[in-house]
Amino acid sequence: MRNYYQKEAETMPLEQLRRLQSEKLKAQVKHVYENVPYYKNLMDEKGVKPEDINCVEDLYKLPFISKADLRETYPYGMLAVPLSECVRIQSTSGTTGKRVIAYYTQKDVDLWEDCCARAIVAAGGTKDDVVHVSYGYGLFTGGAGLHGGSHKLGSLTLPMSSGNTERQIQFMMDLKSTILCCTPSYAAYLGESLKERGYKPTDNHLKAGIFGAEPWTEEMRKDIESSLGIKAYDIYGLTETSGPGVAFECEEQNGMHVNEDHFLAEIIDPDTGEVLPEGEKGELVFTSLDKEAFPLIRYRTRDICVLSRKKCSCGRTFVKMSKPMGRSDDMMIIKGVNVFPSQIETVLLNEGYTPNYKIEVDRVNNSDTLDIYVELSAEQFSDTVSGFNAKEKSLASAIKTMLGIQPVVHLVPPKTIERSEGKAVRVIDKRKLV
Ligand code: DLL
Repeated sequence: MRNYYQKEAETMPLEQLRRLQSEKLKAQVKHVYENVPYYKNLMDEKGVKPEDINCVEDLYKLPFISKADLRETYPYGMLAVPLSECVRIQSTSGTTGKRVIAYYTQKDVDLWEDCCARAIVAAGGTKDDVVHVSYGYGLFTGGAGLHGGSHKLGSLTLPMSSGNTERQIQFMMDLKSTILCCTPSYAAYLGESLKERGYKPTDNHLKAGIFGAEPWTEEMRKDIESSLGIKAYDIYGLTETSGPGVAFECEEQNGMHVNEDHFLAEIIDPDTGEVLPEGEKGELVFTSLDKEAFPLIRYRTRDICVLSRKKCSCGRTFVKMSKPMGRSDDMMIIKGVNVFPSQIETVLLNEGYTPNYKIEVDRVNNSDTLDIYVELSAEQFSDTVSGFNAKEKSLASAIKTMLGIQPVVHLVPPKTIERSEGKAVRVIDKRKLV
């Protein structure tokens, strides 16, 4: 028997879904035009009125917004309801500038938690599960989102938050956690920590994990699945759209269904803004259809991915987004070549190395340098010096084949690369570029 949290919505025939989206879009555009002067100005500048938007096909007429707009209107400029109607805020980590604040009415929180409950059910969750939430709690949306989704489902929710790995493992074992929710880098670390303590993958009670908030590769998925003895599912979202749960993976594990009854997804050419046809790679853009307090119209996420409407065996009709291939602003240009950290991770894991690595980019004598520090496992560390040199060379050549540029690889002893409890920071760019 197939399981859905909200079957009617999740399996809605496309035509019916389009009608629903069109109705909601009309109302959402009217809502922002009437209640957010910033949106009204943008629409007026583009010469578009709410009456011009009658169905999803009219979406292209609307202006885009980006993080810069949200920063400009910080803190209350995008609020579309009286502040007294809001019951919550969440916020981005602010690592790339001023924080973005998202507001929620009670209905907004409810819909967000429903989206997360759909993700948990798609990963095989039921009310009988013990959902171990190791995403950070607080302003970050990871903890609050999965926690709320788990409650909605009626599962036993462990509000672990991030960090304190010793306690995570103790609770996981004693309370027999069955579903783990955290960043993929922390899941890999938990797998490694369990092994160090002498546990086999079959010793824990976990059956599934719901991992997201940062890019991770298929190789990383295999690594986590084998170290924890689970199925690892991807989940995507961003603070601006409410948080995790905008899209989630089902049993096919090959892309994430976008909750299209609540969000419209488009792919655009990041340079021209032109809408691209299904199947083409570009920047993901979201329009919220139900959000009351902090609605988003054509929000440019900077995440690069592909959308697909290929029929899914799980029965869900929602479009699938591929794993983001990195953010357009995460992309490094090294010696003129576009490099995504995920390309390097793919090679490392394919070549049998650990997912613990650091990428350092610098500019020496006007030329870019790329150094990759890769941690060895305890078994790999027992080699001879000449053995290490040969391995460094062979790994550097595999990475060169992938990227087209020559890195310097440094194999480093076990436990020398700092582990992350939340989103991993893997790139250090020391270049001072003007
Ligand atoms: O990371 C929300 C979240 C929490 C998603 C827990 C999934 C699980 P922000 O901190 O605002 O929100 O960061 C959003 O993180 O634009 C992507 O670049 C990246 N990201 C999120 N999920 C994934 C994923 C949360 N599954 C930014 N794969 C987004 C790759 C992801 N990148």
